[in-house]
Amino acid sequence: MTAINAVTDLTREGDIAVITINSPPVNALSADVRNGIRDGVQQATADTAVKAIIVICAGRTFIAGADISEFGKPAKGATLPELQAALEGGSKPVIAAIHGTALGGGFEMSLMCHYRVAVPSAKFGFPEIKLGLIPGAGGTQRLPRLSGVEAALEAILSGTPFSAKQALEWGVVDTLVEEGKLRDGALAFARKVIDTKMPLRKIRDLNDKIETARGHLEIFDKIRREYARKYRGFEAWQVAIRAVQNAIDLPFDEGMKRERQAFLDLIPTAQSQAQRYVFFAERKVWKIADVPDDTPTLPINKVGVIGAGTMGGGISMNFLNAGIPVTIVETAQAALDRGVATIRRNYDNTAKKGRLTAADVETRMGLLDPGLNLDSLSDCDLIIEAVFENMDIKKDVFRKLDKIAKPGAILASNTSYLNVDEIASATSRPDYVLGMHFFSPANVMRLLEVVRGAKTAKPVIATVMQLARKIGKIGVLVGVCHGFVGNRMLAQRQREAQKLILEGAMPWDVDRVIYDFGLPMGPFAMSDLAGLDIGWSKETSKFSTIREILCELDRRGQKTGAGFYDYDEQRNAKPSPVVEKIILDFAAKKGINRRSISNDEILERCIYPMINEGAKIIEEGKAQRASDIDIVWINGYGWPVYRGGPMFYGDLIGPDKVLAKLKEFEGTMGADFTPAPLLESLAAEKRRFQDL
Ligand code: 3H9
Repeated sequence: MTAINAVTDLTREGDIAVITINSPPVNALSADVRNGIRDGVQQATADTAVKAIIVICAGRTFIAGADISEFGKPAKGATLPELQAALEGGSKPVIAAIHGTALGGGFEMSLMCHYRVAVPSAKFGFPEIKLGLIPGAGGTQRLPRLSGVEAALEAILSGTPFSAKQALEWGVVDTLVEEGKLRDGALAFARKVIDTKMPLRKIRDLNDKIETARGHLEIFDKIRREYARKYRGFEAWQVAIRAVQNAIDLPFDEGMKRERQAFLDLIPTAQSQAQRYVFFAERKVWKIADVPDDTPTLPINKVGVIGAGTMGGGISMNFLNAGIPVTIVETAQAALDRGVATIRRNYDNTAKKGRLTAADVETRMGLLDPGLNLDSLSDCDLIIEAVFENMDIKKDVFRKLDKIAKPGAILASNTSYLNVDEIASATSRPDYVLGMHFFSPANVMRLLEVVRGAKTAKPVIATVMQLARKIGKIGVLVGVCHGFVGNRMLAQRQREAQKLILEGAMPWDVDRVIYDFGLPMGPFAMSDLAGLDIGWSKETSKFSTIREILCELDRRGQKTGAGFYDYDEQRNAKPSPVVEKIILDFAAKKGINRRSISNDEILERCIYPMINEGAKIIEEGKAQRASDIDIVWINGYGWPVYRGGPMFYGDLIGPDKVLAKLKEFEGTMGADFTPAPLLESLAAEKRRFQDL
C-alpha cells in the first residue's frame, strides 16, 4: 500500500490498482481528495503492470459532493479539468465503486470514470439546487447523455437522490454487486474489463439521447411549468434548465465551459450563500452546548396525547407514522370520535394520492388507542397536552397528570405562548416537564420548538430532541418566554402590520410586499386563514381594533367567506371595499392623517423589528444561536430559504444599517423600535449575528 496523501492510498491487487479515499465524515471532494485522485490515477497509469484502476471510498459513503465549506474561498488543489483529464482522458480504464450516497461533485466525478459499479443500497443525486447552485463538474452535460434529457432535468431540479436500481436502468451504473462486498465486486468487474478488453467508455461521446431531444423545446417548457410554483423567487433552477439545454445545443466542451461558468457565477450570490448557510444551520440545531451527544436518553415506546382537536390529532399522527403507539384522550365521546375520524380521513386522503397503502392506513390506525379517561395514560413514556390555551386549565391537567403518569414519564405541553415553568410548578416533577410546540398542521409542519424549562433535566431534553428527529421534525431548543422564538418574533410583525393599515397602507399592500419578499402569504391573508376570532369573544369585544370590528361583522376569515379580504366559492381572495371603508373610517375617528407608505417602508417596518426581537432573544439566551432562529422561521413560517432566515437577512443587510433604520423609526414612532443592545454592539464592532 502506498499513501498518496493524508486521505488517499493506493494498493495493487495483481494488475488492478485500487485508490481508496478516506476523508470522514462524508469523503467530500476537498482539495486533498481531488489531489489524491489525480495523483493516484497518475501513479497507477505510470505503473506498467496496472491494467485497470478502481476508485473506492472508505467509511459510510462514496464522495457526497464538493466540500461546501470550501466554496467562496480561494481555489486550491487539483482543478476539475485536471481530474477529468486524469480520469476520463486517461489511458487505462477507471471504475468508480459506489456505496452510500454519490452526490453532487462526487456523482460527477464518478461520471468522469469509464465504468461504475455500485451496491444496491447506493443512492445518486444532484442536491446542488438545494444550495442555490447547479452541478458544476459536468453533471448537466453527462447525466442527460445517460438518462435522457427529461429524467436528467427532473433529477437536477428536484435535487432528490435516485436509487441504484434506477441508476442501473439508465446505464448510470454498469453493474450492481452484492451488498457489503463492493470491493470484491469492483475487482471482479475490473477483471472482466481487462479480460474482455472492454473499451474506455466516455459518457461525453454518447449522443443518442441528446439527439432524440434535439428540437423538442416542449420538454423545457413542461419542466418550467412544473417547478414554477415550487421555485418562486429562486434563481438557480432556471440556470440549471439552461445548462441542460446547452447539452443539446452545444458541443460537449462548450457545454462544460458554460456550466462551469454558471456554477461559479452562482456561488457568490446572496441566494446560494443563504442556502449553504441553512445547510449547516440545520445540522447545528441539534447540538446543545450543555447537553452533549452522549447524554443518556429515556426509551419512548408509548405516547399519550391529551386533546383530539386539530393539534392533538396532528401531533398523534407524527408518532403513528413512526410506528409509536399513541393513547389519545378527550373529555367527550363526540369530540373524541370527531378527532379519530379526522385522523383516518387524513390517512385515507394520503392513500388516495398513492402515498400510503390501505394496509399502512390500518397499521397506523391500529396503533391509536382512543379513550375518555386520563388514567389510561399511566403506562405512557411521554404525555403531550394539547388542550385549550389557558394557564388554569393547563395547570389543572398537569396536576392530574402528575398523579397518573408513571415515574420517569415526560410531561410536555404544546402551549404556543404560556410559561412552561409555571405549568411545571403544578407537578412534583418539574425536571420531567418541558414544552413541545408543534406548528399547525402538526403532521405536516417540520418545526418543533422544544421549550426548555428552568428545571428540565438534560436527559429529558436529549430524549425529546432525539424523538423529534425520529418523527421527522427539526427540533429547535428554545427558552421560556412569551411566544418562545417563533411567535414572539411574529408578534412584532403583526403589530407593525396593524399599525401600517391605519397609517396609510391597505392589508393587500402589506401582504403583497411580504409575499413578494418570498413568504407564502402576508400577515392579513394569514389571519384570514387562521380565523380572526382566535382569542376573540363577543362578550369582551370593544370595537377597539380593525380585527374586532371585522369579527363583530362576522367577517372572521376564510371560514366565513370574508375577513380582511372577500372570498369567492373557491376561496380566492379579493381586496374588500368594505374593509377599505372600515379602515378609512376607523383611522379618521382616531384622528390619523393617512399618508402614502412605500413598499420599502412596509418591508422594513415588518422585518427589522423581528430582527431586533431576535437579537433580544439571543441576548436573553432564549435561543442558542442566531441560526437556530432562522431555522424556526424557515420551517415554521415559510421564510424563504433563499433569504436564509431573518437573522441571516439582518447580516446581509448589515447590522449597522438595520440599527440606523430602527433608530430612525424610534425617533418618529417610539419605543417599539428601540434597538437591542446586542444589535448596537454588533454594529459598533462591525460583526454579524453569524459571528457570535
Ligand atoms: C457540489 O457538489 C458542487 C459540484 O457540482 C461542483 C463542484 C465540484 N461538504 O448530513 P450529515 C458534513 S455541491 C462539507 O449530518 P447524514 C455535515 O456538515 C455539494 N461538509 O450526515 C456534517 O458535519 P458535522 C453537493 C459536509 O449521514 C457531517 O458532514 N452535495 C458535506 O445525515 C455529516 O453530515 C451535497 O449537497 C459537504 N458536501 O447525511 C451533499 N456533506 O458532523 C450534502 C456533509 O460537523 N450532504 N457534510 O455536523 C448531505 O446531503 C448529507 O450530509 C449526506 C449524509 C446525505 C451525505
